[in-house]
Amino acid sequence: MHQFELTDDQLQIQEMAQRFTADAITPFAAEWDEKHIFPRDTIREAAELGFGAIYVSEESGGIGLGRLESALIMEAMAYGCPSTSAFISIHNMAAWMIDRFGADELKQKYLPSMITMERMGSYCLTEPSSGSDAAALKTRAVLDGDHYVVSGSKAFISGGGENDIYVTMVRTGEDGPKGITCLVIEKEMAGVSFGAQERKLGWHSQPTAQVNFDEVRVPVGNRVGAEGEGFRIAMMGLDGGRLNIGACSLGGAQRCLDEAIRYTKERKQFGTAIADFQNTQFTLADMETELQAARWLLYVAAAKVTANAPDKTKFAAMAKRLATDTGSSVVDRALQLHGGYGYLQDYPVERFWRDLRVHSILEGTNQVMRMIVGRDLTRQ
Ligand code: FAD
Ligand code: 2MC
Repeated sequence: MHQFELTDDQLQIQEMAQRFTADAITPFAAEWDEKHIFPRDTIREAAELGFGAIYVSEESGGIGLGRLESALIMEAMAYGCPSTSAFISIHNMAAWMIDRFGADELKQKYLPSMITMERMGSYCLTEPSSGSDAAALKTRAVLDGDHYVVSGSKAFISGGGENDIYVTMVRTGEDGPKGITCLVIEKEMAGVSFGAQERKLGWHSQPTAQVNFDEVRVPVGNRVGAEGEGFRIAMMGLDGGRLNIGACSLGGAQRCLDEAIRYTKERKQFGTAIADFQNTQFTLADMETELQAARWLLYVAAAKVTANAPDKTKFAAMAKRLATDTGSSVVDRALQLHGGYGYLQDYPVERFWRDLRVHSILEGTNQVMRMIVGRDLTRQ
């Protein structure tokens, strides 16, 4: 039995993240959503707890935890605000790529200010004409002396326009995945510009914008890993990112399940609490069962990514697919149990319904997740 329990250390980390969420996120999240406020100060407070560099090594100044601990933190923060939690996850992914694959000088240049989130990081893979087919990206980087000259555009970039650091996949060689390289590009470099802020269904507490590069001169020293390694680095970043996005869905869905239990016990119809109807109890039972199943698959997948297990990518894809689909389905049922009130902004469920919807799309659509799993199953 013991192997399926969280350790004391993990429980402590979870509790710390839950406390931070209750104090600093939950009371404010509805206002961030309604007024489209990007809570920069709260995000920096999260970084004071180490949450800006959860799996950046201790040697580099991070807190050097595993992916299960990261999932616990993301899940806890998403209980208050999935959008803010996911924003912090993307920063973690960018910081980890620099720590894991960057040269010492590059780490020293960027990691100290990323760990405190004084400088926040974006991850730039998607382009206007390449989303799921990420290896078809066109942003070009041409070597000119000790600089790359970068031209092209990245679409849908979380943190676009606000963040300082853009970990960007560019083409330095042939077509396809082997011609892709990863570069760190700064907001202040000449030739970097941004599109208008996207107007979104959810994720209102964080900015999203196109990032444009017009002959941006990037020092060769800003390359992460070797030329041609960028796609593999990007995909390895996403193995962890996908777990975190799944965890954000779990945390948001747990909040809505708790809200639904509270509401159905209070709301009376036909002379009795609606929690007494068998339909309500069966619905709540299914929500709990499906959420637990998705959570434990995600925890197993996280342990596999930490251990660098051979099947980690397949497990991360399965866990992301199941956690995000289940999360949205649980939130939808929570909304239904609130009746008309669930549709109103007076109750939190509609915000979670909107915020979780995009988790089935980004960091690889759930169709791409099935593609990863299906290919793996039929490879031999
Ligand atoms: P497409 O690839 O055009 O897909 C459209 C539809 O076709 C989908 O349903 C898809 O599943 C389906 N489809 C495509 N190919 C196949 C196939 N082979 N088999 C079956 N179905 C298929 N990207 C970043 O790089 N960095 C970010 O920070 C970032 N943040 C984002 C934030 C938001 C709010 C959003 C909405 C997106 C963000 N993205 C980011 C982009 C996101 O990763 C892409 O939207 C996603 O990967 C899908 O790409 P696409 O939108 O081009 O859709
Ligand atoms: N780890 C290590 N290497 C990997 C890997 C992983 N997880 N995934 C792929 N690779 C390697 C793979 O082994 C291969 O190398 P080699 O030929 O040496 O064996 C190489 O990368 C190319 O892989 P594929 O042949 O599988 O590449 P393909 O072009 O068929 O596409 C696919 C793979 C569809 C899985 C990938 O394009 C993908 O994940 N698409 C979705 C894009 C996506 O997730 N975007 C998210 C953007 S970020 C975001 O949304 C945010 C909110 C931040």
